[in-house]
Amino acid sequence: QCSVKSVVPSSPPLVERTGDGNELSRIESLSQVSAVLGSQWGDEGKGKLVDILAKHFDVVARCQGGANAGHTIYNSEGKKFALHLVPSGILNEDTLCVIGNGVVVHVPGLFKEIDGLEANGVSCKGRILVSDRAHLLFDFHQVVDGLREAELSDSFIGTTKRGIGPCYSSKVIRNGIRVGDLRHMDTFPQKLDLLLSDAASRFKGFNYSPDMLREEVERYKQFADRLEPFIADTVHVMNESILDKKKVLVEGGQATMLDIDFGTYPFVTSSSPSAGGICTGLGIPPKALGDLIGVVKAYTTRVGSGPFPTEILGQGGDLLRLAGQEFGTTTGRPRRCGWLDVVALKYCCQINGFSSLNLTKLDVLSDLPEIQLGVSYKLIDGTPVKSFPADLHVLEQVKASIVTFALLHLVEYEVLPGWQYDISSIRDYNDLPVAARRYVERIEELVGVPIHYIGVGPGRDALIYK
Ligand code: 2SA
Ligand code: GDP
Ligand code: MG
Repeated sequence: QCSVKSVVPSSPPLVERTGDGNELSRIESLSQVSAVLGSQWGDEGKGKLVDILAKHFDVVARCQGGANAGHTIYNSEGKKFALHLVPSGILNEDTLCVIGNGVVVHVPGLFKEIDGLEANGVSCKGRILVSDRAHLLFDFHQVVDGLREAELSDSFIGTTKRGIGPCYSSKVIRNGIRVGDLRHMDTFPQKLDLLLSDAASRFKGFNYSPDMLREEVERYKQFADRLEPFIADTVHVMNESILDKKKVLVEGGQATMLDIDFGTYPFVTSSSPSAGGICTGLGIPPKALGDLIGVVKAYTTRVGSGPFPTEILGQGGDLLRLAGQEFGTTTGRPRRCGWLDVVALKYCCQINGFSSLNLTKLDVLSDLPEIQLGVSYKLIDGTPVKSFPADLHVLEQVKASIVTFALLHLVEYEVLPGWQYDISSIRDYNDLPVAARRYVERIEELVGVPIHYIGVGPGRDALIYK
C-alpha cells in the first residue's frame, strides 16, 4: 500500500540554530494573544507546552471541546496531572484559567477535577472562571453518546463517550441549557425535562422517569450554589484583559484533523479545534490573535476510528505505542500509531497559519534505525493527490471507508536515518545528533513553518528551544 519515494533527501544544510535559542527571548517575544493548537489527531503534547508557557501569561483559556480532552502535565517535582476541563495553566499560581463559551461543561466532572487539584495542593479558588454562555453537559448526554455509538455498530466513531457530540447537538438544535441558566433554578426543571424527554423519545434504551428528573434537579441545585463563584461573563473578561494589555494564551483541545469542518468527517469531534474556534469559543476578535503555535508529534497517533493514511499496523505500531506510551489520557484506550504525515500537517498549517511548531516526543524515535516521513499521497491509478482529501466522494462510493481510504490513497515515504542515541537529556539544539537535526529540518523544509520548540521527554524541562 505504500511506496518509498527516496532514501535520505539530499542533505539539507545543517544550520547552527535559527533564532537565538534562548528560552526567555523565545517565550517573551510571543504575541499578547497566542494560542497552542493540535496539528494532527490530538495528544500531540499541547498541555505540556501550555504549562511551560503559562508562567509568562496572565490568562490561559480553553475555547472548545470538553472533558474529552486529556492534557497531561507535570509540576516541577515531577508530579503528574491529567487535566480534562481545567486549562493547563492551573499549576502556575498567578495564571487565571478561563473556560470559554465554546466549551461544553460537565459540572460534576469539573468539581471532581478541582477537588483532585486542591487535594494535591493546587489552589483553584478564584483562579477558574466558567463562561455563563458555556453549555452544560449532563450525565444523560454521556448515556446518549454510548447509545449513538452502539447504534452505529461497525461504523462507530470511537468517541470518548464523554457526551460531547450529544451536548453540542443540544446546543445547535437550540434546546441546550447554559451555565448561566443555573442562576434561574425556577425554570431549570422545565428545560431539563424537555431535554430528557427528547432523548427518551429518540432512544429506546433511554429510561426516563419523573424520579430521574427530580434527582437531577436536586443535584443541580447544589451544583448551582457551588458553581456560582466561578461563573463569569468571560467574553467581557477576555476582552478587558486584552485591553489591559494582559497576556492571553489559548489552549486548544483535540486537533485540526478532528475538526468538525476540516477533520476526517464523520470521524471527528463536534467542535472546532482549529484557529476559527478561538474566536467563536471565547468571543475575542480575529484581529486580536497573534502567534499560533502548532503542536506536532514526531510521529502520528490517533484514537478512535477513521482514516489514518500513515498508520503502521502490526508489530511496528505496537513498538511505537510502547515506546511513546500511547494510551488515552481520558479513556486509557491504546492509540493507533504511524509515521509523521506531512500531507496532513501541511493541511493543518494552511488552515491555522501557524507561526511556529512545537515538535514533540522526538525522544520516542531514538531507538529506530530509520524513520519514515509520509510526504505525498497518490491514487491507485497513480494520480497525485494535491492536498488532504475531504474524501466524502470516496466515502460515498465505497462501503468500508476506513479500508478503502488506505487502499485508494497510496502514501509515498521518504526514509531518513535514525540516530539511535538517547536524546532525552539534551537541551541545546546543536547537541542533538546530526540525524535528529536532519529529521527536524527536513520537516521544516517540507512544511515551510519553523520548529521553535522540540520535546525530548514528558517533563517541564525536557524542551529544546531552537
Ligand atoms: P468525542 O468524544 O466525540 O470528542 O470523540 C470524537 C473523536 O474525537 C477523538 N478525540 C480525541 N482524540 C485524541 N485525544 C483525545 N483526548 C483523550 C486523550 C482521548 C482518550 O487525551 O487521550 O483518552 O481516549 C480526544 N478526544 C476526542 C475521539 O477519539 C474520536 O475519534
Ligand atoms: P495533549 O492532549 O496534546 O495535551 O497530549 P496528552 O497529554 O494527551 O498526550 C501526550 C503525552 O505525551 C503525555 O503523556 C505527555 O506527558 C507526553 N509528552 C509530551 N511531550 C513529550 C515529549 O516530548 N516526549 C515524551 N516522551 N513524552 C511527551
Ligand atoms: Mg490528550
